[in-house]
Amino acid sequence: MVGHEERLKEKSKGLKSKFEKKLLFFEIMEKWIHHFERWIHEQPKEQLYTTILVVVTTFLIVVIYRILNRSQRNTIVLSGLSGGGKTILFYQLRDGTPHQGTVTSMEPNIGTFVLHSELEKKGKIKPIHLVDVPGHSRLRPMLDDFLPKAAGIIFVVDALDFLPNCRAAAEYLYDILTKSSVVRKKVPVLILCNKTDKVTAHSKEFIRKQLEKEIDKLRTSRTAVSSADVTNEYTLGVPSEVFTFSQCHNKVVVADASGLTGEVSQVEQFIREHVKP
Ligand SMILES: Nc1nc2c(ncn2[C@@H]2O[C@H](COP(=O)(O)OP(=O)(O)OP(=O)(O)O)[C@@H](O)[C@H]2O)c(=O)[nH]1
Ligand SMILES: [Mg+2]
Repeated sequence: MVGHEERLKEKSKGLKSKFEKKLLFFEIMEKWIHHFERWIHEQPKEQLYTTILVVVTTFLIVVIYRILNRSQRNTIVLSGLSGGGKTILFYQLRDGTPHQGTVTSMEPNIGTFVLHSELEKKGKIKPIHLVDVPGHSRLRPMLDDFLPKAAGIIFVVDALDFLPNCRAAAEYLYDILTKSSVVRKKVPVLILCNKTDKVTAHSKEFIRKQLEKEIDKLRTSRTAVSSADVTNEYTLGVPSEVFTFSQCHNKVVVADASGLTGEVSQVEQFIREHVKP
């Protein structure tokens, strides 16, 4: 009983000090507001109006610039491991043919064009800016030059030779999904399961589930490492739950395609969803 009374006293003490702290805070705020009001009254009227005009104009310029910049973004980035079929997809989207016989790219392919399938369409169609970033690990840092401008990212996965490369693909995808340029701007990501012209290609559902599993494992190991490494700003998913792409802040969808045979309608749909015609 005595213990209970003491606890109540402690509690009321706590409340009192909290209330006093709030009161002090409001008093300080009031003083500052008062100082500010006095300072404003002391300023010459013209100077005050000029300052307000400059602040409002700057604010409007920033807002308009941001809106225009967002609506004009038309860069789509093709990424993924080497051999996934990015370059063939690039040509297929641009020319409607895969230009057989591509080799491992050492340079990004960059082009601004109207999708080949839209060439016949009447009216004005907005060209897309497509960037194919080589999958070679030494060339991947190039991605950072293009991601801040990206309206969408297409992560190409080899659905044929998927299992041996699952871990590496998940690592690369994890890196993309935790990049600040992707997280902050909520850049949509399309996981494109390519080479579905072959009957032995894995289904997009299978690939999605395997990637989620791998990322879930990676998340645990990377979080342990990143507590010492300050550069890793973002973590993926909900901490206590098994990872799924639906937990990402940005939209992550899965589709399939065959760059070789020209079955790219789902890719084009994704592009047009994020780069309005
Ligand atoms: N069966 C089949 N093979 C494909 C398809 N797309 C690409 N390939 C083959 O996969 C290989 C690699 O294609 P690329 O387009 O060069 O791959 P990449 O992703 O650009 O590779 P890097 O430039 O090294 O990053 C080539 O031999 C293509 O013929 C497809 O849709 N189906
Ligand atoms: Mg290539």
